[in-house]
Amino acid sequence: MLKLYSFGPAANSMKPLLTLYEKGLDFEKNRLDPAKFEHHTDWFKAINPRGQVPALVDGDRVITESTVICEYLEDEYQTAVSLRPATSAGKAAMRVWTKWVDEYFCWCVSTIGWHRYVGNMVKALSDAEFEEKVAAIPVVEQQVKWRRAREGFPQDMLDEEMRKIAYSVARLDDHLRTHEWLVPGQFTLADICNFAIANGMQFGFSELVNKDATPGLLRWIEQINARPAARAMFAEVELEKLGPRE
Ligand SMILES: N[C@@H](CCC(=O)N[C@@H](CS)C(=O)NCC(=O)O)C(=O)O
Repeated sequence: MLKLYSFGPAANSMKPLLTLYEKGLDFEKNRLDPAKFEHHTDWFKAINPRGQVPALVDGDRVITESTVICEYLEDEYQTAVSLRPATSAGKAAMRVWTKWVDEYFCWCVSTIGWHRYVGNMVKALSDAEFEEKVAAIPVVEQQVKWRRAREGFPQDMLDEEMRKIAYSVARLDDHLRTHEWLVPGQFTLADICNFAIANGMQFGFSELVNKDATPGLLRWIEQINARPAARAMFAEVELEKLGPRE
């Protein structure tokens, strides 16, 4: 049986989770608790040496990188539900949106998320406890991020990330005012991967994502939340405890 290791239905973890639900695939749900640093334990680093979720185990294969996992599921498990366009042009359009969320949109939202939630979590640790946690983090860039979250991100960095977030939601809204889905005509991995980051911004960034400023984006967020797969996912998979969903 497929096994997914995740933090639950948010951010990068939500991409493969919602893909599995949309495709109707049965899988073992392994939810790691970031507050207990479970993703930095030796047993999990034996699965993903980067100590990050999500990770998919399919027999003797381990697939990492959230969007790659989604594409793998689409390739390996051809179910009645296809989440990728059939045409080369459609696939290209989908990948422009998934590349954009992976390389741009997710990063600015992530920094603000770390500032708001991870910072509070690590400030509660003693220096010795914190150093012990950092020593277990395999990726140097992630060690730097944990340290930054503890010290406090510089204000100019937070301002720049907020500027990028405002640009990102405007870009999505601009498209979604005139298109039902990101790739016209079909619900695809582009919608899943961008929704994974955008969902919840109507609460956490309500000054930017609301019915007056971004009606197209809000309609799309609500439409995906109303899909049976999303409803089942949110009902069945517990969310990580670091940040409020609404
Ligand atoms: N590029 C990776 C990024 C994975 C990633 O950043 N995962 C986050 C959760 S959304 C994580 O494990 N963070 C904990 C950490 O790095 O300490 C992907 O798309 O899967």
